[in-house]
Amino acid sequence: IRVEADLRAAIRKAEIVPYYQPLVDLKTNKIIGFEALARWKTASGEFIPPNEFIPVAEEAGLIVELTDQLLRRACTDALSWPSELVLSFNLSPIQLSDRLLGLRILKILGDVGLPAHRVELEVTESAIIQDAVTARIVLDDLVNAGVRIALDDFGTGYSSLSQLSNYRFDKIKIDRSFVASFETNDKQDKVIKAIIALGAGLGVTITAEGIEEESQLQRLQDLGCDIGQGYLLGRPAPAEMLAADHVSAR
Ligand code: G
Ligand code: G
Ligand code: MN
Ligand code: NA
Repeated sequence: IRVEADLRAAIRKAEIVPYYQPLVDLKTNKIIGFEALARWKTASGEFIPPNEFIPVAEEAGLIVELTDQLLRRACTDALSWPSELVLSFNLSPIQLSDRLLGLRILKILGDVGLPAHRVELEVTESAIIQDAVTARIVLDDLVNAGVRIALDDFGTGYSSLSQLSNYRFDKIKIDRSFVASFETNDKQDKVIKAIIALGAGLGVTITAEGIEEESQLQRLQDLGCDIGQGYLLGRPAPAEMLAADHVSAR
């Protein structure tokens, strides 16, 4: 069990760093960017996953500091990538109830010198429902500056469809639970097909997450899914590992 003190020390020592997982254009097979995924590597070499430390950071009031550090690091890394590649960064529900979040993020982009259009922020449906008024203020600040917004884990929340008509998302990320079961479940296949059609109708880019099998990739390509992500296309890797091969995908 991690205590606040461990986390505080980890932040001070910058032991929590972004890993990067490729986002691949399923029509061209080219990498179009990377999703930053936080990883805490302790001094003993143990990895603690974000699902464990993000909630602790939120409760301990350390999430602002941690996010600022991670985003600054990720933006700095992204500056060394080819300029067409985007950085996708996750925000948790609690963060969207902080009305200064948008301005703080824009300040970091400005400090680092990463253009806003190269940044995409992933938010979930529950994040928006929790405090809709504040979430809109934050998202508007960001969108007006040119940052793009992706609706993450789509299909697992409560009111996906109403969120889609309330906000203009640039991207929808189909939760990996759909991709995991769609070959063996004909209804899931139809659901994915319908989400792709919805995206086409709304002019929203569709990403499928959790692609692990060649057959899943093939089916998503046949259905016309725009972007893919998953272990088959690339696992999350530290910044140093990308340098050599991030220009061409597979
Ligand atoms: O990388 P992994 O699949 O273990 O991520 C687990 C969860 O942690 C995912 O929901 C992901 O969105 C979230 N997550 C990963 N990195 C960050 C981060 O930097 N900030 C926030 N708020 N959530 C993150
Ligand atoms: O909630 P969010 O979509 O941000 O979470 C992303 C999580 O999914 C990360 O923890 C990442 O490590 C994980 N992930 C990425 N690709 C795959 C995959 O192909 N299979 C599985 N099981 N997890 C994946
Ligand atoms: Mn995500
Ligand atoms: Na997701």
